[in-house]
Amino acid sequence: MQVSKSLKRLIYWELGIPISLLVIGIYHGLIQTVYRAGLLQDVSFLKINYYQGLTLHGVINAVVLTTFFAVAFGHATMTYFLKREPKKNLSWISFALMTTGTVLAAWAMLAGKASVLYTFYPPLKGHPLFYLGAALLIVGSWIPLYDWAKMYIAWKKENRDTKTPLAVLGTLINFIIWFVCTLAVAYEVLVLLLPWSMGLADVNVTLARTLFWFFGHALVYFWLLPAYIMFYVMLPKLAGGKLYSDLAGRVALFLFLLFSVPVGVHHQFSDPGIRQGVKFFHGMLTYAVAIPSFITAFTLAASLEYAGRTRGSKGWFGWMFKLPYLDKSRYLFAYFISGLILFIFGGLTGIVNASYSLNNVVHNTAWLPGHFHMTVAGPVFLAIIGMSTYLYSTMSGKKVFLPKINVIIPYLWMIGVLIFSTGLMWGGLIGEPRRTNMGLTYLNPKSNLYHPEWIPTTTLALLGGIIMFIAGMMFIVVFFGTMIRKKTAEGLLDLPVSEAYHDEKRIAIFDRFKPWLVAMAVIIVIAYVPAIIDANTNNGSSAPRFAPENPIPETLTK
Ligand code: HAS
Repeated sequence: MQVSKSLKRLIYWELGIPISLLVIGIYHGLIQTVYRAGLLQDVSFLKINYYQGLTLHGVINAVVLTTFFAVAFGHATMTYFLKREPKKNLSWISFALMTTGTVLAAWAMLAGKASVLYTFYPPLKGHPLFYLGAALLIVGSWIPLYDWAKMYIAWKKENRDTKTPLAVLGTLINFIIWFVCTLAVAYEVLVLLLPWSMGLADVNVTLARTLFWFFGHALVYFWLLPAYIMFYVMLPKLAGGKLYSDLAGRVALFLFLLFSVPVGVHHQFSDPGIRQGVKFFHGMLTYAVAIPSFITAFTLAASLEYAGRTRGSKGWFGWMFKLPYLDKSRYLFAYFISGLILFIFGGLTGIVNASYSLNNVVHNTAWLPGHFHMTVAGPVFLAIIGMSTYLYSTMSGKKVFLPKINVIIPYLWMIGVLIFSTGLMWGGLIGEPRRTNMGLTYLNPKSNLYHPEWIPTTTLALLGGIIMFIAGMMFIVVFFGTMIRKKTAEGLLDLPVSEAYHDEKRIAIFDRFKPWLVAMAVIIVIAYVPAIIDANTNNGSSAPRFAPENPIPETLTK
């Protein structure tokens, strides 16, 4: 479909800015593995401190890239399926706010004034402009929801009995989850963190953490849902088959609406300020939020099996060998399948985290980054970079630069992540901590904290990190190489759309938002009122102090 120049330009900027920053983000990922393997035994490298680099890595890759991409992809899907464009002025205002927010936060991080990690909750304290930047990025990303909702209502009036396109449903659900969960972090930033960072007030650490995690776990589904939209809507077609069940996709999306938010306390199982019953309830709801992913796993596997059988496969598993893994013209398939393979392990490790007693073993160990690199750096990252190349190349009418390299990038990345995460998880199981400059202590033979049993685990993570870095840089070359090519075709917004194998007839409840929104609100109130009461009562002021260079509390080292 032909779209306006303004929309094209907007989408190019929304992809181009975070992908340029990604060079810094990926570089700091590599440097992390070098510190942790003990090859760097210093507080900083090239004048960037360990925690400063880790903050840049997390904020750029997990917050800036994902938010800009979700907005850009939302514009593309809403325009394509509703056949109308978002309002020009609103979209550019949203872009300007997000970009200003990113510049402010980037300045604070690069100046070394906000080494507060991507979770930015206290007691780590950042410069007020970092928090203001985060708030602007969030507020900017709210604006499109308002506009898309109006586009959807207008479309619905003309198409009362037509099922809402799956991609539209997914985009709206995703941004509703985003709007609800960011209310808590906006409150945390504006009411608790900003006055505290300006020296005007004290802060309740437990409350700030609880508000952050109200946002923080829903955030991971905000990252995931654009990828799920691609898997349901595009993957079966790319594989040469059909989506096994359209209704399964709708059920999964609405379940995310119900359960994405009221699970945040599973990040606080070890917080003493929150009572057991609240933790149990959030733990149970965490199992519930895994259900839509199980539905997705079976639906996609059935869709891929159908594609393989259509291409002549035999036997139970023959379909796996008949898929277009290395087809340059359908390179998105390679990005999606690599992400899905990683997500099998990312999902299973998530279930381990959710299990209260097992969580005691893995919490705050290297296991955790092992888990989340197979989720956010798995299906999410691969879908983002594959779709960014795809959107740019089709909308600009430019051929992809180095197409053979482009199709192997996701496999190389997948191998890198598998090795990297294995190293981290193995290390985590034998006590290796996360977020620690181990080159200074545990991996430094001169330190009395030296732990040689973590040499193989950190070396494995280093090897995986190097492979990921190479794949990441190959993507940067392909993306910007495509940008500087000459246009060879008419630039169109054209998304691959799968037919459904079971195209179930419209069921009203799966085409209406109101009942689900009410249910969502009720579950959130039940899950979070007691948690907030607990956090208000127990402010965590008696927790021991740590210094950045030492993983042992100050009281024990004096
Ligand atoms: Fe998680 C911590 C539990 C999913 C990200 N998670 C994190 C953190 C991040 C993160 C970033 O309960 C760290 C936060 C921090 O900095 O402290 N997580 C879960 C559970 C799920 C889950 C139960 N996480 C995600 C996703 C993420 C993500 C998705 C990012 C996008 N996570 C936790 C818990 C913690 C946690 C605790 C806190 C731990 C602690 O102590 O701090 C579930 O949603 C997972 C369900 C997924 C599945 C997998 C389905 C598989 C599919 C692939 C099918 C493959 C096919 C291909 C079809 C059940 C869909 C077949 C074809 C072939 C050819 C083979």
